[in-house]
Amino acid sequence: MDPALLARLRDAVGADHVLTGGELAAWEVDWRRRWHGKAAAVVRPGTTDEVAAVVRACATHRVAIVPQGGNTGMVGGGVPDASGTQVLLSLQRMSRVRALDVDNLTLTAEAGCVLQTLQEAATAQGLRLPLSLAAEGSCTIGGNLATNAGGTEVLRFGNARQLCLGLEVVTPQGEVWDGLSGLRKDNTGYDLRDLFVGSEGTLGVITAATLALVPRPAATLTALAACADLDAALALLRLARARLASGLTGFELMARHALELVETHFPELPRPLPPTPWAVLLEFDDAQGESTARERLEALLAEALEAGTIGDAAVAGSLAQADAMWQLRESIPLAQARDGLNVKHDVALPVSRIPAFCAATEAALREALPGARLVVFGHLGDGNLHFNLQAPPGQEGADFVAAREAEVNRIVYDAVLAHGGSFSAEHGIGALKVHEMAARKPPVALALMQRIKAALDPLGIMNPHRVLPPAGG
Ligand code: FAD
Ligand code: 2HG
Ligand code: ZN
Repeated sequence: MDPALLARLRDAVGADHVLTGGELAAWEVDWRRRWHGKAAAVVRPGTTDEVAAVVRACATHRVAIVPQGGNTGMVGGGVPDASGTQVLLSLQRMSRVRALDVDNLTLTAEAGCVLQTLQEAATAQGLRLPLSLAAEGSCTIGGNLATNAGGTEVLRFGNARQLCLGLEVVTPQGEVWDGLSGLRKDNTGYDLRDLFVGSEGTLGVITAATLALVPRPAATLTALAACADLDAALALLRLARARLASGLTGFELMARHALELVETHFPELPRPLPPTPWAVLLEFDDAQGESTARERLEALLAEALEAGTIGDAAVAGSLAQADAMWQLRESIPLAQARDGLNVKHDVALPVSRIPAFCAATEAALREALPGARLVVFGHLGDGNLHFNLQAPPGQEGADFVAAREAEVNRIVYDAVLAHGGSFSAEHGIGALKVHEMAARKPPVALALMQRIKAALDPLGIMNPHRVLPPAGG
């Protein structure tokens, strides 16, 4: 790195927070261990002004910046490329809760706050931050907003975008935009906030956010149900919506083979239901209290059993049992990681088309890749499936991905588009899906995005080659 830039970075954040040697793998390798980059330096600012100074220094020297929060992203957008020229900007030291306004139902926090810390801050005031994902113990709110994360409560509360009322952003020129309003209504021109949410570090650095909170329910109950097929799972969803209304906050789907993978890698976890082709995990919030909630949930499941929609069901009788049910669901990505590198698909579909999509895609994949293991699960309630593939038994995951990923993607994404879906639901584009953007995003949409990028970041220093293919390329 240019010594003049190094000196400016040290000046901006303190020499202790500019790392150039030693073990940087925690920042340079992604969670899946799929991307192995090399940073010119890891820079760890502690304040918004320090972030701005770092960005100005990098802009002067035309050096690219890769923002990073908890490094739990699934699409390789938060680690540097292999050139050794990019500055990795870690937000992890920016971890202060700035304000919690109980009457306004808002929380203002710095980008590096770990999601779980913010959930706990809301809980301590009798409120809830309704954004929930298995990585919540290490992902940051800045990363959640930069990827417009989804998770397990989207069917009721929306994704991170819906919870974001305001942002503070450092622009690619190193200016600070203070948009931290806690307003539910503000129609003063273009919505800058919505431009930065989901931009994956390509338009600026999110340094703080104001988030919407909701009251805590009097009771939350969890249940597992067994379905013979996906039509039955959809019938259960219809019934749950009708009987539980807005109390239905989670409706997660797990195929038998996904749970078998969990059993292989986490044999110690309890199995509340016998094996079933599809298991559904329901979460129900009720304002009335535990006993009414239990009655309503049990009545729903009895009705579904009676109608033959489900074959079996279990309602968690304690917090520990509810946690055990969630652990099964949340261990699927971890079991996949333990099993070896795999091909991931994070796709959105109209809920009504999911059975047809799954039948067609599974048949095409089984024909093209005999022996490959499908791992299907996801957020059925909002139409988001993880339609993943593990290498056939005995084949190295990395070899499988290198040899077959392009073919698998073509089959899956062709089917997704044919069924009215999207090739990215909640994980974003990052490095993984840039070529899908080039190939599959409508040209006008792509051109508009490229013009926005060029207008906001004319030097192209913010997370280059992520999200968008080069204009005209
Ligand atoms: P990082 O991985 O550090 O970064 C992600 C992207 O955001 C990168 O492009 C990075 O450059 C950019 N970025 C990060 N911080 C900033 C910032 N402050 N300003 C600008 N850009 C920034 N995701 C879901 O949506 N739903 C799930 O259910 C879900 N479950 C998961 C389960 C597991 C076990 C794991 C490991 C991941 C899961 N994820 C899920 C993916 C991941 O946790 C989310 O994408 C999360 O929002 C990323 O946050 P992070 O702080 O780790 O971001
Ligand atoms: C989940 O829903 C995450 O558990 C991860 O979005 C999905 O590992 C995956 O493919
Ligand atoms: Zn998910």
